[in-house]
Amino acid sequence: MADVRSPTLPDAQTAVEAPPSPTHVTIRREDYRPPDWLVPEIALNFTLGIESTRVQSKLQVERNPEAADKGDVIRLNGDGLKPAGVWIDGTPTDKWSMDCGDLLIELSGEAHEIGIEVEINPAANTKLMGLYASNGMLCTQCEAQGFRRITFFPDRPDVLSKYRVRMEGDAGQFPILLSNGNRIAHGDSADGRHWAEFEDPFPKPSYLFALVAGDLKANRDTFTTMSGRKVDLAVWVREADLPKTQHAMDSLKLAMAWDEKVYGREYDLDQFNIVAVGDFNMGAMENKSLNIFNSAYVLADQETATDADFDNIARVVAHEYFHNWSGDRVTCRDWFQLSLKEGFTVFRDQSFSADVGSPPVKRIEDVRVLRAVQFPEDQGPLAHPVRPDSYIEISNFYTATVYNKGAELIRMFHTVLGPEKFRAGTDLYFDRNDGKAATCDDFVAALEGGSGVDLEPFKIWYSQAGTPKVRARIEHDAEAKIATLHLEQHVDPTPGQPDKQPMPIPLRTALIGSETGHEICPERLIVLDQARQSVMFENVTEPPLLSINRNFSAPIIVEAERSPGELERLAQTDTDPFARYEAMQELMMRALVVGARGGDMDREPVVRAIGATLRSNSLDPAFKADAIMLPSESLIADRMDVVDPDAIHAAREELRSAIGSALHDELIAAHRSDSAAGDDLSPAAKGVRRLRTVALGLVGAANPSEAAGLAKAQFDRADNMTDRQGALGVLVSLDAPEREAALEAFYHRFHDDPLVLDKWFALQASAQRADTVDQVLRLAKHPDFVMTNPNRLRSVAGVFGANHWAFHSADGRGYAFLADMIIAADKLNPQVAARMVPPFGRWRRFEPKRAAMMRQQLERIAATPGLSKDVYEQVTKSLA
Ligand code: 0A1
Ligand code: ZN
Repeated sequence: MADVRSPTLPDAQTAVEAPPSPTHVTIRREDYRPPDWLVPEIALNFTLGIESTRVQSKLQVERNPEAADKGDVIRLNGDGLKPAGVWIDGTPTDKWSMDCGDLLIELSGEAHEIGIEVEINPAANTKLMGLYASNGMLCTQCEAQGFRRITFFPDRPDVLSKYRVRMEGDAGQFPILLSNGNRIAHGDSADGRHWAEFEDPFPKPSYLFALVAGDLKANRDTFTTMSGRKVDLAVWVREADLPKTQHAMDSLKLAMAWDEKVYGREYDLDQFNIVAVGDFNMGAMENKSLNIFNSAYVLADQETATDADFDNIARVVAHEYFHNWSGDRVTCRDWFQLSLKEGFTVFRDQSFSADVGSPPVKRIEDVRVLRAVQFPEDQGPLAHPVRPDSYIEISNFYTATVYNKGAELIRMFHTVLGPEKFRAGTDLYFDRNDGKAATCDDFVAALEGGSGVDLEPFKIWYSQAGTPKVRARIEHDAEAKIATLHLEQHVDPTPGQPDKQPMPIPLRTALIGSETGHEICPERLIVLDQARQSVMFENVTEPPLLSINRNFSAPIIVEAERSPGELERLAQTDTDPFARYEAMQELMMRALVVGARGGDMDREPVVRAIGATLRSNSLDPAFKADAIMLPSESLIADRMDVVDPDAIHAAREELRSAIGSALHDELIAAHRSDSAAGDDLSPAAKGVRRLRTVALGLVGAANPSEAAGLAKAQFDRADNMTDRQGALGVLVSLDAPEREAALEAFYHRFHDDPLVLDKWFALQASAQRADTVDQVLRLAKHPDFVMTNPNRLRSVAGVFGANHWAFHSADGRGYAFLADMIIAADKLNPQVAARMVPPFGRWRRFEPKRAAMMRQQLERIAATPGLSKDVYEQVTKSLA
């Protein structure tokens, strides 16, 4: 695959794709119609080559009795394909035509065999959708609509087929041949070639098809399922990477056991394969029995992977494995139902990670991601419901709303039903829909059927976009010992939804005594389902502190009337760890918002609360690290009416520096506690490492030269990547000689390891410095920068777009840089390019100068000739 070394000007030779069709059509959920034809069976025959692969297909097609249209044409989707031959029932035919890339074949009668031959060029496939080449191997990505780049087919998730796949290729170049299901035959053919044949007994939609051919080695193991069946497991990588596969394998086995225990779900085939590839658009893909992974979510060892990397590997391995039931056995009827599989599967992987780690810390992290990515989505021009109503390009809807808010929705069902009834519901869901393509309504119906609880009111969470805001105020009648909680909810308009309805909001709520610090009214579940509602608590013997939305029971914004003093008290006494974290965050946020508006920040309560947290003997280090971390600049921006990034940055730095100097000794003590061996991956050891670096960062805000020395020492001493990357992360934002030395040492040591080199790029792109724009411009010209590799592109452009202060640099050069990157990347890989647009989306909220510059860049992108529909959709919606 071609390398593109200039960020702005891709080599014209690499832009191989035909121009997009001029009309970027909007697809609507209400237009869903059952397919006209079904394809119960398909046989595929691949003659493999990096630059030329021949694909012969035989489709057994039959009319769908449920179809409305009984016309005499079958439409088979195609994208960039030309048929080399078409057959009907074994006879060549010319009764076909092309329409917008699709193949239309005249077909009467009830059932036929269609034969098609095409030739494709995997090496020229820079979109990484369909069959493509990566590091000399061939692999596929078919979700959502990549299969139509391999062969003509009704490429929609409600057409389920049994697949039989034969592939043949050079035995030296492709010693390993893999596809879904069981290998039923294999052998050698002439001229050093060999072949293999696979059969997948489970009917599946085309998006779950997978093929891999390459020089791979496996880490093998077995798992015995709850009914005693032995499953062969393999993690396939390049030979040199084998030593980095054990964590993925261990995670897989844990996930398999967890799904049996918690959901009663057993694996259903004799083999389960994971393959790591270096070029991949997303995290990983749940193809039936042949999961294909971005190597970032497979490869790890102490030297090269951080604790966060290890956790992410466990999470993604589990996620893809869980899809075997929530996605593969029960799939989606259409792409509007994407959250059916994704929201549910994210909820499942979150629960798994909580169970194998620390539940409160995991909950805090999940909420942090939701707030950092989904809340802005919900409040900006790209807001859409968990179950969207329309799209131009479905790839743009693999969003935090569909995934993470979707998971919060499932979590609310779990909260309202309780674990037993929820499980009865999911049992019924799997039972009823096994082998079918289902809808979000089918999911809710099964939960209702299994639990006997009416969930109809909750369905609005699927259809209404926007993050609800809940105002809460507590009133105490000391004499009557009664407290009244007054609640009010409101959802701001979102594109296409000007008027909002009240939503059912489950609020775990307790009252804490402000004098004793005890839980004076134990937690209860309040479901707020009116615009306004009041709830009474009895026997309230002392002035109460409101502990609300405990464990983040609903994905909302709470605006509670609580004084800094009350928040400080809650931060020390609340019996719910998440609520304690929240109280700290809210306390800091209040001060920061005042500071960003140019007011005098009340630092004292913040400093006292952080000091008490650091000194606490009962809190674990991971929790401390989360609790003392200041809200990010983008989160502060979300609270401002008019965003001034410089003012936000200055306020945050001022508060960090105040904390760093007032709590110097406590922070140094937290930094120095070194009871975590580099190979110890227990939650406790991870927490110690986390706190070490977070504390160091705060020291650096007050005393840069002291912190630079300590960071360099941590860097030099590190026997693990967490400490090393943490130290470098502190150094990159400082002006100290140690900075250059450490960056250079890091590069020198790891430049041959692509995943670690990504970290080197990302650290610099995330630096909090006045010259970060110059740095990223240089990075984009670095010989190791390649735009064709999504991980590398994201490590510079993606990370930079999330660097609030640098991206919004007042001279507008950050905007110009990211726009250049989007325009250049779009020519190669529209999907990845489109995912870099959202930082521009909220331009209207910025001060006028920046707003104008952001808008100008969006307009410049929109005016680029030959824009993909992926980027077109994101940019035009951002401008609308
Ligand atoms: N279903 C996958 C995500 C995924 C979606 C699209 C892709 O195409 C490039 C790749 C992966 C998951 O949820 O893990
Ligand atoms: Zn998924």
